[in-house]
This record gives sequence, C-alpha cells and structure tokens, in this order.
Amino acid sequence: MNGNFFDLLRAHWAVAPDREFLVPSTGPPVTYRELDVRCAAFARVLRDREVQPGDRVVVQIDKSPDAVAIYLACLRIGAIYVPLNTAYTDSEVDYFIDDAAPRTTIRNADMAGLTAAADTAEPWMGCQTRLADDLAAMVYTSGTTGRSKGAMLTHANLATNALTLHAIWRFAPGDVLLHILPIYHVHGLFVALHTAMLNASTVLFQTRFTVDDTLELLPEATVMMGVPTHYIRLLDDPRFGQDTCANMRLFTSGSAPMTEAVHASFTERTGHTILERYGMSECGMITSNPYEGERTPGTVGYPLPGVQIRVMDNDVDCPAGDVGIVHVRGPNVFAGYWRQDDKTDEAHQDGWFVTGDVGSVDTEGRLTLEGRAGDMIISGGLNVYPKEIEMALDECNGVHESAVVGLPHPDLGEQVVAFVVADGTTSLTAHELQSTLRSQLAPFKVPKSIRLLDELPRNSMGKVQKVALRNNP
Ligand code: MLC
Repeated sequence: MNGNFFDLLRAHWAVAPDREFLVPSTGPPVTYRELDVRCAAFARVLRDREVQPGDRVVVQIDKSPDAVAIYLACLRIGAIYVPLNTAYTDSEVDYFIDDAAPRTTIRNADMAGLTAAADTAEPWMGCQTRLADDLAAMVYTSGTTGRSKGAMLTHANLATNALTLHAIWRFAPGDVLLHILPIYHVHGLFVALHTAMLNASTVLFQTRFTVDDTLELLPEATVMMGVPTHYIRLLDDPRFGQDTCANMRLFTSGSAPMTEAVHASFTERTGHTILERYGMSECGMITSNPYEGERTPGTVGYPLPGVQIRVMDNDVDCPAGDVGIVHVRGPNVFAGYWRQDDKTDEAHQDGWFVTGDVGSVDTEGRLTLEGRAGDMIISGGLNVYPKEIEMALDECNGVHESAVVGLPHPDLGEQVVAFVVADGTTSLTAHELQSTLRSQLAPFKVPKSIRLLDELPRNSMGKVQKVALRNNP
C-alpha cells in the first residue's frame, strides 16, 4: 500500500473532480481535477530539477492556488515540504535554507519562471510510493534558545490527524470552508486544507483576512477556522451577526488562547458556540472541544481519538485538576527535530512528547491550558520567542541589555514589548531600534513598543525578573 498522503487525498477528492476546489479572492476558481493536473505539472518541473524523494523543498511564497499545487506536488513526488512565513526577511530565510539543506528553494521571485515551466510541462500524474513513516513536511518552530528547529512530520502524522478532524468535526457533503489563514503554518495548511480536501469541499480561498470580505463570504460558507484575533475583529464590526452566520455550522478557533469574554460575546451575537481546539507544529491537533456536547469556554477539550495526554509535575502524574506540563502520545506526534537529536531527546520523556505547555485535566478528561513553561509570546496566533528578539536587540549599537515580554493586547491577545538598557555610547530611540530590527526580523516579531530603562529588575541571583516587567510595564 502506498503510504503517501497525497494518494489518500486524491482518493477522497476523486468523488467530485469537477467541483470547484479553490475559489480565490482574485482569479478564476480551480476544480479538483484542474488542481490535480496543475499539481502534476509542478511535479514534473520539480522532478526535472532533480528533486528526489526525501529531498527538502523550502517554499516561501504568497497564498494562491499555485502555492497549494506546489505543496501537493511535493507530497506527490515524495519530497519534504518546508513552508516558511512570507514575512521572514532574507537573513531569516538564509538560516532555514542553511539548516534544511534543500534541493531547491521557491520564493516569490522564482514563481514567474516556475509557473511558466509548469504551463508547458507534461503533467506527471503519478504518485511516488512512500512509507507511512517517511517524512512529508518539516515545519520550523522556535525554541527558548532562539534557534529554530525543523519539526519533521510524516505522511502518517498528516493522514491520521486529517482523517480524525474530518470525522470529529462532522465534515459532510455540501460543506464550504472559508479559508482566511496563511498557508505556511499547521493551522491553515494542514488543519484547514486537509479536512477540506478529504471532503472534496469547496474552499473560499482568501489571500488575506479582512473583515469586509469575511462578512461578504460567510453567508456562502458552512465552516470557518480562525485564530482569536479574527473573531475579535469580526465582533468589532456591528454588521456581524446572526444573519451573516445563517448558513454556518462550525467556527473553530486555535493557535492562541481565546478569552472567555470573546467566546461569550460570540455566542451572544451569533448564536454559535466557537469550538476551541489545541495543537502545535510538532503534533498537529491534540485536543478538541466536542462537536456535539458542551463546548466549554476556557478549555481546549478532550484528546482526539487515538491521542493520549497526561499532565506531569516533574516525574509525577498530576491528579485531576492539578497543574503541570502537558505531555502527548499518539500517531500525530512528529518524528523529531531535523538534525537535532539532542533537542528531540530533551523533548521526550518515556515515549511521550513534552509540549512545554502548562495545563490541567479535569475529572472528565477535559484539558485547560494555563500558559507556557517558557516565556513564549503568542501574538495574533504567531509564536514569538523573546530570546530571538533579545539577541537581535543586544546586537544593536548602543544597547547594553534587553528583556522582551508579552503584554496583553486587545486585538492580538499579546503584543511583543521590549525593555532596553542603553550602554551610554550613543543616544538611543525606540523608533531607531524598531527600524533596525525591522531590517532583520519579520514585522510581527518587532516589538510594538520599546521602553528605555536605567536598569532591568533582577532578583537576588541576578536573574532578570520578567514578571516584574509584565506587572509594572
Ligand atoms: C501582522 N502583524 C502582526 C501580526 N500580524 N504583528 C504582531 N502579531 C501578528 N500576528 C503586523 C503587520 O506586519 C503590520 O505591521 C501590522 O501588524 C498590522 O497588520 P494587520 O494588517 O493588522 O495584520 P493582518 O495582516 O490583518 O494580520 C493579522 C492576522 C495574522 C491575525 C490576520 O497575524 C494572521 O493571519 N494570524 C494567524 C497566524 C496563524 O495562522 N497561526 C497558526 C500557527 S499554527 P507593520 O508594522 O508592518 O504595519 C499553530 C498550531 C495551531 O499555532 O494550533 O494552530
């Protein structure tokens, strides 16, 4: 049997080859059959460029039907797809290329040549045979050290997670997905697109999220997947209400915690209860509130079928209700970090993956997250690691030292804020520091605010007190 996930997807969408698959914000819709042929054309081009099974293909391109075709082409030929946030700067991308050692890299500037080649290529309609445990994708995730790690995901990881979500979220004929997420992360690429493809669903494929477009398209959709910021922005618009959602059957939220207040306002305004779920790049989706049954605000629900979680305090299993570190085991758990066996080992304990997230499980088995063991910031559904920003700040002229924390933000959930101590060699302004960082880091990582301090608060051991900075910004 071919363990290639592409084979599974193709078998599912084959029930409706002439259905519109991607309906983009600009340009004509693409049917499943057309997408298959386009994907096969890219498969031919990549094979002509000597991309072999197991080779990495680093991709940093804008969201478009061709971007989806390229993703599927990589699966199809057995290559390992490595998506990158389009906001990353050249120097950030250099790191990933160096680390992933890809056979080829595709960036926006390469797209004209690549699509022209695909236009004339003889489609390669095959599907490379892969074992279920072969790698399908590698998703970069940062860590407390500031150095990104490639989380290696197998065909089986992708397939089992997609099939499970398709089933438990009750995808059915007639479902139409409103897709407003970027496609370089697990959420938009895997959770949203895989479930839709398994269902041969039509996808309203928005290049970027705007409230206006969402209000216009929601009446045609039945499912939307978003991060809390999307729902906050919709609720800010008085036009959003029951009429807009009349055709909808499911709103899911993830990638960042949703406050109980937003959850409640949403229900009050629309009559719909958002289904919150929990996942991460290393595991895809881990838990979900139930489709039927109570969706409890503030919790992320139950482990997915086949997935186990436990909450540990050091080496001891926590009793129900007690807070500890969440561990995960199951077919969704990744194969390890690319070329970083030490980090892979560190992240495992007795065969369980140690998420680093802090939470508790109640007597019914429902997980509630309390935060992170580290000081990671989640801004608008994107993870930012303070260490990476501090290292960049400390390199700036005139900076003696810095500390970066996440502070509450009404739209993004958390915002990145930096505290900087000058070394006195030159005059420093927050604005100049932000401009310098902007040349090196993706904009979402650049602190929204930089405050100059005479010194950083430290405890008696000399360790910077981030709690004090968070509490008295
Ligand atoms: C954009 N900006 C952000 C930002 N997004 N700043 C901080 N945090 C963010 N998340 C910056 C822009 O660069 C711009 O800066 C300014 O904010 C205003 O931008 P905007 O036009 O308001 O932003 P917008 O394009 O609307 O993007 C906001 C957003 C986007 C929420 C739609 O961030 C988004 O799509 N988030 C979802 C991310 C996601 O898919 N996460 C899934 C990870 S997978 P300037 O200064 O240039 O003007 C995962 C696993 C799981 O976590 O469980 O799902």
